[in-house]
Amino acid sequence: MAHFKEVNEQSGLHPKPAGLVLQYGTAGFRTSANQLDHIMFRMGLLATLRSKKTKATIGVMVTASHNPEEDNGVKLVDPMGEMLTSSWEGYATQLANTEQEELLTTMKDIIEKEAIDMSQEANVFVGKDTRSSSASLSQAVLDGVKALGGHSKDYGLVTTPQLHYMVCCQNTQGKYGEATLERYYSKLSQAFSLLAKNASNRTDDQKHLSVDGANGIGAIKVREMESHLKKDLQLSIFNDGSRGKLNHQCGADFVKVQQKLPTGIKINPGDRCCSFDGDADRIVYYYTDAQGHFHLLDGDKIATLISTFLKELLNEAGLDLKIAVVQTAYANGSSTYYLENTMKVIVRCTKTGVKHLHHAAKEFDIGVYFEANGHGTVLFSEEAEEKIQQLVHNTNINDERKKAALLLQNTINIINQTVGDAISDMLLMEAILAIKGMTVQQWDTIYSDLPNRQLKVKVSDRRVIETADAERKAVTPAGLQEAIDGLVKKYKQARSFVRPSGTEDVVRVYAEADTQESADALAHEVSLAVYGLAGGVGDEPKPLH
Ligand code: 16G
Ligand code: MG
Repeated sequence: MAHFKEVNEQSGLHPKPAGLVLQYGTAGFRTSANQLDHIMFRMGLLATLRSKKTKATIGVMVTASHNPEEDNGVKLVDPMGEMLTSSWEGYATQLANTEQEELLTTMKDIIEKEAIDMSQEANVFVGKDTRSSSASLSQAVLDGVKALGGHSKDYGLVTTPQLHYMVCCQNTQGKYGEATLERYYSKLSQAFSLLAKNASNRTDDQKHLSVDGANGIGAIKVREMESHLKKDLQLSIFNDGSRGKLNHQCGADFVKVQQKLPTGIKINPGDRCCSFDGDADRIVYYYTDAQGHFHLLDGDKIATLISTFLKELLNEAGLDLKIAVVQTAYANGSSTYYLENTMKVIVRCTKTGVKHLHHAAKEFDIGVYFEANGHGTVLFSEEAEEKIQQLVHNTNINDERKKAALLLQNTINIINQTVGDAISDMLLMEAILAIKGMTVQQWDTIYSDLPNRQLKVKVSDRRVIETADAERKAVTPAGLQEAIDGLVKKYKQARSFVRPSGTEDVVRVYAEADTQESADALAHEVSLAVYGLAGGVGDEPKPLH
C-alpha cells in the first residue's frame, strides 16, 4: 500500500541500534541524543498515523527539557494541544523498539488495530529546542512524516508550550488564536497590558523582573516577546544562551532542587526573579532577603496566588463557578492546608506528570493545576468562558462586576490552556502581583512552606514499587508502607512517600516535617527502608548530616 516502500527505504537511513530498548515515559522519549535518530524518524511516522486517525494536526516537539545539553527527547502533541493520549503511548514504545526488519509489520499492526484510513491527509507541526542535536533530530522527524506521505510544517526553534499552542490554534480553526508566533506574542502581550492597566501607580521597580532563561529556548523567546510588552514590563534576561551551557547550574529545575540562585544572575536583595526550564514549560520565582537568604516561590505558591486571584474575581463578578486546585503528592503540605482551610477551594491530588493533572483539572469550571516543580496552567471550561463572556457584554451590571468580568476575560487570554507555559505563567503572575500591588515578599508570606527533602535511591528494579492513592501509598513491596508509616509517626507535621521515577532509573523519596533536620532525617530513614525492602543496589544511603 501507499508509501510503505518509501518508509522501508527511508528507515534504512535512520537505523535502529540493534537491541536498544527505550520507553515512552512520563513526557515522551528522553535519553542521550546519539541514541535517538531512529526514534525521531519513527515518531514522524507515528505522528502521521495519529494525524490520519484524528483527522487533525499533530505536534512533535524535539526537546529534553531540563536534562543536560547532551540529551534529547521527543514529545507528541494531540489535537487540542494536549499531550499524546496514553492509549497511544504503547504504540510509540512498540514502534521505537521494533527491529528494522519488523518496522513495517509493527506499523501495519497499529494501522489495523486503530482502523486508520491511510488515504486520509496528515498534517504534523514540528518544533525544536536549542540543543545542538535538535536540528538533525527534528529533520529525522520531518523525514518520517514525508516518508509516510504526510504534510509537515517546521516551526523551527520554539518553546514546547508554543508548539502546543500552534497545534490547538490550527485544530480549532483559529478560535483559540492564530497559529503563528507573532500572534501568540500579540495575544499574550495585549492581555497583559489590559490587565496591567488595572494596577495603579506601578513604580519602575515594581515593573522590573529578572529572568533566568536556563541558556535555552525560553531566553530567546522571551526576548522576542519583550518588544511587544513595551514599557509594561521591564525584563533583565540572564543565562540567555550567549555564553553558558543549557540547564547547567541554572534553570527552574536547578533552582527548585538546589534551593539556591542560578549562576549567572546578578540581583539585589528583594528583587523579583524567575527561572524557566530548558524548554520553557516550567517556571519558579525567588528572591534573596537582606541577610542573603534564598526564598523560593514554587508551583504551589504560584497556584495559590492564581487561585486566590481568580476566586476573588469570581466573587466580585457574582459568578458561581466551581474552582479547584490540582496538585501532586509533592505539593507542600502547607499549601494544601492553606488552600483547603483558609481559601476553602477544592484540592485534588493526582499522580506526577502533566497529563494527569491536566485531565483532573478539566473536571471543574476552572481548574488551576501546578506541580511543585513549576509546571502548570489554568483550564477554563467552555461553559465558564461563555458565562464570563456574557457578563462582559451584559449592560445591566454595576461597574464592579463589569470590571471583574473584564479582568477574568483578559486572564483567560493571557493563559496558555494547552499546557504549562513559562512565558504565559510569568505574564499572569506579573499581572496579578501588579493588580494586587503585592511584592514578592508579601506573596511569599501567604503561607510558610514546611521544610522538605527529596532523595533518590538506586534499586535493581524500581518497578517493584507500586503505588496507590495518587502515589501517596506504596502497595508493594510488602512492609514498605508500614515502615514509612512507623517512621513518619516519629516526627511532627510529617509526611513521606516514595515512587519510582518516570524519567530516571531511581526511586524517589519525599519527606516533609516541622524542621529541616527532621525532614532530612525522615527522608534518610525512608531511603534506608526503600534500600532494604525494595532491592537497593550500591552503597547504603548515608545520612545527610
Ligand atoms: C516529567 C513531567 C513532569 C514531572 C516529571 C517527574 C511532563 C511534561 N513532564 O518531566 O511533569 O514532574 O516528569 O519526573 O509531564 P520523575 O518521574 O522522574 O520524578
Ligand atoms: Mg520542561
